[in-house]
Amino acid sequence: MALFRFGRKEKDEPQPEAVAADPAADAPAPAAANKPGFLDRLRSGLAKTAKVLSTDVRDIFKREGRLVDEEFLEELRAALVKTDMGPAAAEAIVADVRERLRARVVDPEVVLDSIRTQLLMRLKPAEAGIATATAGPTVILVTGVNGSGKTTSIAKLARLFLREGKRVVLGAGDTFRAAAVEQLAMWAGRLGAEIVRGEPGCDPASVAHRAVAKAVEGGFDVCIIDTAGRLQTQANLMQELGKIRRVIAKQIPDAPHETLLVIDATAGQNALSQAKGFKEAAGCTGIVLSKLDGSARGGVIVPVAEQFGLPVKFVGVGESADDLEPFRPEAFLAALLEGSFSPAG
Ligand SMILES: Nc1nc2c(ncn2[C@@H]2O[C@H](COP(=O)(O)OP(=O)(O)O)[C@@H](O)[C@H]2O)c(=O)[nH]1
Ligand SMILES: [Mg+2]
Repeated sequence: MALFRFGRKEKDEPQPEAVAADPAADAPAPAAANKPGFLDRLRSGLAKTAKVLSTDVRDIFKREGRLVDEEFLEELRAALVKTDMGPAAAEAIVADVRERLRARVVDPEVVLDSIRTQLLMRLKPAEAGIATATAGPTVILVTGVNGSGKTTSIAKLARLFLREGKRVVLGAGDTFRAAAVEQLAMWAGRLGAEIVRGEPGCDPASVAHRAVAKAVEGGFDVCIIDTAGRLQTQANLMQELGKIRRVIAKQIPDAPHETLLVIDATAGQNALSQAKGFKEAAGCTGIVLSKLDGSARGGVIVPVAEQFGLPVKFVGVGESADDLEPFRPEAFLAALLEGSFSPAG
């Protein structure tokens, strides 16, 4: 297997494939020329968490500068905990500020620097490219609880690969609901990806099998397989994921190259039990943290990444196909800590 990183160049320029035949197709996409750049999308996606983190932390200072005493440290801890970054990270930041700055009058930027340094240390190990096949198609299995954003994230992932000039086939492995197949088919049509679908209610492993077969025979670069939502506590459904993985591995020995777990950033502490359960029972290899734009608790990325050693591969910051970013801790923290930010348009 190899690691693949999506190009780091800005992708602001109008994208030919973004100009769909039906102009309303990619709603709510604005005119391509007005599309915000990568950091802007990340910033506006993280605005709610950023508000808690940098605005609330700045608010603790009231005036210019403030004495770092225990009362201050308590207020700081409370602001940090509100982002769901977890007690360990919050405590480490408070301890760092206490050790270095106690009894001094400091301004907000010094404390924000400590937050940035501490969080970067914790998030850096969670950065990883996506594992790809060295030869033949890369197979990505996408899992998670109901409504976490699996199907939408698959569309976004497909767009990233298509932009890299790769050929993509999707497997509609959520055979549980007919609407789920239609949703994926609609995305495939919009994006220009192929799709393999089965009869409603059929065995998802058979759809996965056919999708991988099509990828191999058709010389596709990437095969992304959708699955029905399930809870980490539903043993039979978790075993079903095991079966899908085995069927895929019979066709391509080191596949699936990634089994991604899509976690909704608004899930709060439940995100932690999902990460644990899916890693153990479904062999998940990485996380897509979706819906960061709807959450003030994007800090949950810290304990999720730290406690389970699961790299965060992508973050979802909106409902359109462009709203997925490879996770880069530096950019993520810049978007979080840059201070008051009003997303433009
Ligand atoms: N705001 C926002 N909404 C999202 C994001 N990802 C998915 N959604 C929405 O969440 C809902 C459920 O998504 P879906 O992909 O169908 O979830 P699935 O059941 O896991 O396949 C849909 O309305 C999506 O548009 C995201 O990053 N941000
Ligand atoms: Mg779905």
